Amino acid sequence: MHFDINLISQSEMKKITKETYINWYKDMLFWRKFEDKLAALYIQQKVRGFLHLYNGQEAVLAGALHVMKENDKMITAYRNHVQPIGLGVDPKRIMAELLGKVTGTSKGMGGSMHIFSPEHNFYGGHGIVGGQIPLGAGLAFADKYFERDGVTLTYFGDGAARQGSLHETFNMAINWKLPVVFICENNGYAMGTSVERTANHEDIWKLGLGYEMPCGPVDGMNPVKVAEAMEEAIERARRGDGPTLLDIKTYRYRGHSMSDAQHYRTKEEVNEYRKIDPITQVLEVIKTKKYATDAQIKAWDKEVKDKVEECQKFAEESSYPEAQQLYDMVYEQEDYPFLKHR
Ligand SMILES: Cc1ncc(C[n+]2csc(CCOP(=O)(O)OP(=O)(O)O)c2C)c(N)n1
Ligand SMILES: [Mg+2]
Repeated sequence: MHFDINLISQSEMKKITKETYINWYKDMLFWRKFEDKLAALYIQQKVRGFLHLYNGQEAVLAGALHVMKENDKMITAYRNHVQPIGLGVDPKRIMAELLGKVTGTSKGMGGSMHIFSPEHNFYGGHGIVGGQIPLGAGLAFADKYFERDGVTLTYFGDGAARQGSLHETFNMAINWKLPVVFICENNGYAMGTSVERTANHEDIWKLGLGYEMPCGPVDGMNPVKVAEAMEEAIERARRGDGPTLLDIKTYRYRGHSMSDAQHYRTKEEVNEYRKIDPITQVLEVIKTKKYATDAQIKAWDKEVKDKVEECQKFAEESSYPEAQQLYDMVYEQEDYPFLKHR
């Protein structure tokens, strides 16, 4: 890391225990299978529009959740189905949202790219590349202004890191010491454009240097490494010492979205990353340290499969919204605050 990692002593860091590994395994496996199911439902045209999946990137979320505290918030881009599950949103409602059903998180009106649940501290779900970067700083500003506890984890991709608004946001956030962590989820590609094609150097973390913002690279295939870096950054923000930029190196196994011929990479490259798969890494620790028997692991796998099926059943059996709903929550609602002047 390229900042002082001794500010939190090892004894103060949140312990990573047997339970942590077990929870990581079950959670990450559920997120993976949940999204595999979404891919299958997309092919059946039950999920429409765009669908960007998170397969491979799970450790970036698992490590963060381990160290987040109650009032901490999260905001991200359109690869956003599993983060709210991690924050406590009922996955049945997320699957329903993707199927456009009235039981979804936004009554079926948001769809895949716009999962939102402020009551769970999840602020989207944003389709405009980089759009969430200033919004994340805004959430952090609000917490500081109203003297509320809470750190905002602002996720964005390597492609989004090339947006101009990132620089304006970094400048303000460090100048005002906002309680925000900037997390570049660097999966190597922006749609089909590799990181090395988009700048003179590949080290996205160096974008922090011009602002004297603490910054550094992190191994994003291992939740332990993510948790350590994240804890350091979150606690720095909580102390009032401002933002950190983490350049978390990760990988997505699936295409950018469901329609992607993937001519920009080879199968061999994908398979190299599968060898350091976060779920496999965690399972290896569980097995090596004998945290569970083979029978227990099998039972967890079954639990995950059943839970995914329950989500599918709920989503498929839910109704589509009534046509009238098109007029709700949009322009014609009487108490819509911005129309009061009419
Ligand atoms: C402002 C804007 N420009 C272009 C697009 C089209 N677009 C959608 S995703 C994407 C690539 C973003 O890549 P990255 O930030 O690395 O995120 P990843 O998809 O890898 O998670 C682009 C160019 C968009 N949605 N918004
Ligand atoms: Mg990317």
